[in-house]
Amino acid sequence: MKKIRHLHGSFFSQQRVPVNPQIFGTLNLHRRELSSSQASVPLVSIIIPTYNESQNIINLIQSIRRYTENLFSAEIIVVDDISPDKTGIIVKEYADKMYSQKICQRQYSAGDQQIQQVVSVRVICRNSKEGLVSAVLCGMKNSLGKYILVLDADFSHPPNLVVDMVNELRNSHYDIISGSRYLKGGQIIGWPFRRRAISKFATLLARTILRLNHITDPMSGFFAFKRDIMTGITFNTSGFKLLLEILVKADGAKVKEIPYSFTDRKAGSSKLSSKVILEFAKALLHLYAYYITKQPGNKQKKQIKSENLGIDVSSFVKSHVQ
Ligand SMILES: Nc1nc2c(ncn2[C@@H]2O[C@H](COP(=O)(O)OP(=O)(O)OP(=O)(O)O)[C@@H](O)[C@H]2O)c(=O)[nH]1
Ligand SMILES: [Mg+2]
Repeated sequence: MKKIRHLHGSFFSQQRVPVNPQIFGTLNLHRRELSSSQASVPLVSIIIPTYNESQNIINLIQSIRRYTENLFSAEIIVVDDISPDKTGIIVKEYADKMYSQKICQRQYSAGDQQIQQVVSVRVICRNSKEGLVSAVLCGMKNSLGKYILVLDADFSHPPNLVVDMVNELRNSHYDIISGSRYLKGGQIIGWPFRRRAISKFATLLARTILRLNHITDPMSGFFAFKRDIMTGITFNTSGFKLLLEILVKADGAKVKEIPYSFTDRKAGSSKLSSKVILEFAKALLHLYAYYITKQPGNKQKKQIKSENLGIDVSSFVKSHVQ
């Protein structure tokens, strides 16, 4: 029960939130523009969870801004859990500067059309360290984009692929575009043999148990998806890997993987702990139970389970999608 309250708290129900996250940055710009013109609703919400990423985060934001220049409007949402190294404050100051200097807006020409691009940055500061998955869910809850993209702050996920992933979503019938380290052309740079072996074994286990053989990297932290596919999904694991849960629960979603080179972090320190194996085992059990109840003949059981335990994403999707 504890883990469910944890996700409720950070994601959906304000009444149950033990902490009161503060949101800073250029959200108001989008909101204001939203009422006057649909054109500036961000196409993409880029969610970056952070904990002690002061050495990486501004470089990453600048890099994303460079790659997306003159392409589409986006909102970058950093969800920080009161990092002792002041990551949240650093992002807030950066966002304030962008807003006051109006550098979040650009005009560019495409043929004979003048296009307005807005790339806003905001930070959601939570009052305690609640974990990576709950941070991503919190970012999603507070996002506006038609597409949502998730990446780590430590440059393990190459920001130049952000544009490719968004273009795939825009121009294809796929609902989820996921970065894969294990697809031909992908790789892991900088991990010792032991970490590679554990990751490979965990991936094999998840693919086999959850019948995800068509996905080479179901535990990737680098993925983008159409907001619509979240409708009706109930999140109730302690949240080991969000993509894994989406793959199991987003019925009928079409997935495309693209290869990428995962690079171990160069700056900042790892948040990986020995708890990760336990979390993985719990998530696998939960998702396997879900998978089993989803099978034909088990419909009744599934309904009861999600009613009792559910955190329904559709409520916030409805309230945000125009
Ligand atoms: N908001 C928030 N972000 C977190 C938390 N834990 C990790 N993160 C962020 O989630 C992303 C992934 O965490 P990492 O520490 O890089 O984990 P990892 O990639 O498995 O391991 P390393 O790359 O070896 O550090 C990074 O951007 C972290 O800053 C958390 O409790 N809260
Ligand atoms: Mg990392």
